[in-house]
Amino acid sequence: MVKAVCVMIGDVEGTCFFEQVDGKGPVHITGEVKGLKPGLHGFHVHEYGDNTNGCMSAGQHFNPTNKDHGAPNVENRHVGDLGNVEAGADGTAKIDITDKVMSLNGEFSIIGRTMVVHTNPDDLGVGGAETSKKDGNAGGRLACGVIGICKA
Ligand SMILES: [Cu+2]
Ligand SMILES: [Zn+2]
Repeated sequence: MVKAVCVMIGDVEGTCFFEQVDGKGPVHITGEVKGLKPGLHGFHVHEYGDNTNGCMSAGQHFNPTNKDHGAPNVENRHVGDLGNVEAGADGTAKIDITDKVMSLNGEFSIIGRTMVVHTNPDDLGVGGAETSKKDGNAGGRLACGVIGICKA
């Protein structure tokens, strides 16, 4: 079992926990983000664990396979693509995602990279905007944090 955690700070706040039972198995992500506008917000792992210039220095979506941006359940997606989290009327988004592409070890490991929650919905690559295939046109970066190993 490998476990990791991420505390996201910025204009909103959130925490998420990552668990991978088997080295090659799915990663289960749980947690919540508070203070959001109700609705969908893009949610991705970005390439660098560099927050020296806030969320902007985290780079683009983690994309070691050189694919287009896409929905988490399609083949042509970035490893870092997790789609959206959805905030309710109280501004809280509960996170409960199981992902079979990213990992907590090996070449697709997200450890040491940055989790970002965005201002706008991720269009999952199909919105037809200029940036849809690059980042889902999800707009600004509301909060972010570096994903770190925690006690298993
Ligand atoms: Cu993002
Ligand atoms: Zn992406």
